[in-house]
Amino acid sequence: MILMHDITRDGNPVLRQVAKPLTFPLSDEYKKLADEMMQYLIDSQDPKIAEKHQLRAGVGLAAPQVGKSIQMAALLVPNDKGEIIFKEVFVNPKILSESVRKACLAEGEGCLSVDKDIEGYVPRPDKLKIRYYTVDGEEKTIRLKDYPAIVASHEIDHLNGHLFYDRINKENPFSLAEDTIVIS
Ligand code: SB7
Ligand code: NI
Repeated sequence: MILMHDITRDGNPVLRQVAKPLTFPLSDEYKKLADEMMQYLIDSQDPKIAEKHQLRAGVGLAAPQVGKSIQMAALLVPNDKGEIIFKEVFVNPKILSESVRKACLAEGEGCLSVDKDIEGYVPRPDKLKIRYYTVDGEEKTIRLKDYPAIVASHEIDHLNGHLFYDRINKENPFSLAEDTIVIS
């Protein structure tokens, strides 16, 4: 089971590295890692289990956050009713195209690897077209928008060595481009 003490924290160089692509078939070790990363998200979103193991809730988890510099990230995105609207493990994800229009979360973002709260809007593309491989090696091309797109962008950023606060405007953390939508 992945626990909070397994999560790499800001300052660990692995979070700033470009993660390496994987080849298929995945090793048993990497398949197990994918399962464990998804299980962390499931457990972290269950209030009882999260409380018991002191897990911080997460909607995504990228392999560098558990110390592995590989192109793998798990996403488990609920809607405001708590229903899961997107569940997947991305292997070797690539952004094929993105909207010019940006979106950001009204409450800003946090990260399991960043212990302090950092305020400010985190503008990201509102729409993404992504190609990735599943754990079983199936190639998929999908389009995401709004919240699931924001989560996917946050996770793909991790695979490229970026953290959410890199995208916050340093002069004015709450400044927004004309057409950026704020999601609440
Ligand atoms: C807010 C939070 C996340 C993604 C997008 C907006 C995920 C937080 C958990 N993680 O640190 C995953 O990398
Ligand atoms: Ni993160």
